Amino acid sequence: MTRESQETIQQPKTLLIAIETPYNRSVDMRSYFEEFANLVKTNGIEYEEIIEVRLRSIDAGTFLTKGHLESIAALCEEKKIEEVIISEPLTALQERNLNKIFGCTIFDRTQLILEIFEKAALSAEGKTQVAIAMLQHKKSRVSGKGIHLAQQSGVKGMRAGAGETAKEKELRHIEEHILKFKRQLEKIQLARDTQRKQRLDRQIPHVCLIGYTNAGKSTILNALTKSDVLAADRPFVTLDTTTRELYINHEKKGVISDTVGFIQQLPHRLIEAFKSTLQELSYADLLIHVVDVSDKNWPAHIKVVHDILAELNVKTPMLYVFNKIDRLTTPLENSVLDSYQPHVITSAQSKNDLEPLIAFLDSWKK
Ligand SMILES: Nc1nc2c(ncn2[C@@H]2O[C@H](COP(=O)(O)OP(=O)(O)OP(=O)(O)O)[C@@H](O)[C@H]2O)c(=O)[nH]1
Ligand SMILES: [Mg+2]
Repeated sequence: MTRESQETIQQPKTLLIAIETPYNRSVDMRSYFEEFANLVKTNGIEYEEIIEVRLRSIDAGTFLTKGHLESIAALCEEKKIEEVIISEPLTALQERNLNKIFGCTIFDRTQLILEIFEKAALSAEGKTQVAIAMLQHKKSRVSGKGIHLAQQSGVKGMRAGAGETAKEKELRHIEEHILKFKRQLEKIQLARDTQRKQRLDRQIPHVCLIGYTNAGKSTILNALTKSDVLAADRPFVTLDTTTRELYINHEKKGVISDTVGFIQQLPHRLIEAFKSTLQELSYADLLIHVVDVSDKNWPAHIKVVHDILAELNVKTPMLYVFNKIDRLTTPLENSVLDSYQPHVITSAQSKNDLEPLIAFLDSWKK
């Protein structure tokens, strides 16, 4: 059952498990857990309780270790929990085992982010990209299903394997849908390829705003181009690329694009699905990497962006924009910022505090 149809019936009693893992590079777990609760809220889910767990190692079969499993199973029973949402991505096996142990539906980080993307996608391209990622996630869950489904199949009296099993049939359906969406996507992307080619032929400089979700990319695009792209205090407001002409001090500099934000543990399938959109970043002449320095985990956020760009093999020159300084109570230390070059320090809230970025772009040449 999708969450959409559950909502129309009644919200299930939901427990959140926020986990500190050995692979997490956040220095401030409080901010990381708040980010998780915010993802849940953005997805329109109200929860009963949030518990925090610290893991020194990850169990391959259940993610959580034995002691935690027992205490959480008891809590689920006591509070009559129907749904558990985990802050981390799970394998199909871990999800299935937790479902059995807790006796609840289990949603992991991947599912949570996919659902937010599904709701936020507006353009045909965005919707198709998200649909492919969701189907691929579903496929991994069906592929992992055991013998039970394999035996449910077909004609009575016929042994599984003689014909197509129910699992094979479901997988085939998913594959067919993925293929259909991929063909649709190719058509949509032809138009973008043509636009890009025209831009390259005419040598129009292209600047792209990139960064962690909620950093202020759309707010900066709006301020620089007097546009009204939606900017709001929640993750993944922007999924579709918006491109505008960029004038600095009345001189046309080129075009500037707003792009989808990144997050820690962004589902790999989403990166895959958005690959052709993100490939645009390789063709750009400058990346404006917006960083929300009012979030204590900003260095980890920069690392997330670097890792994704490296995976996409993007090597475009970058300017760091340390944004939201108006929210800081103590100023940033220069020694820390100096390792990020070139950089400017801004607040997108006032034109005055955006001046360092405007001055950089004014003297910037392709
Ligand atoms: N205080 C303060 N708030 C800011 C600043 N820049 C942006 N914001 C706010 O931060 C929130 C997120 O801004 P967006 O521009 O939507 O962020 P984004 O990077 O486009 O986010 P996604 O598209 O969701 O990835 C909004 O509520 C903005 O008003 C700033 O310099 N200072
Ligand atoms: Mg945005």
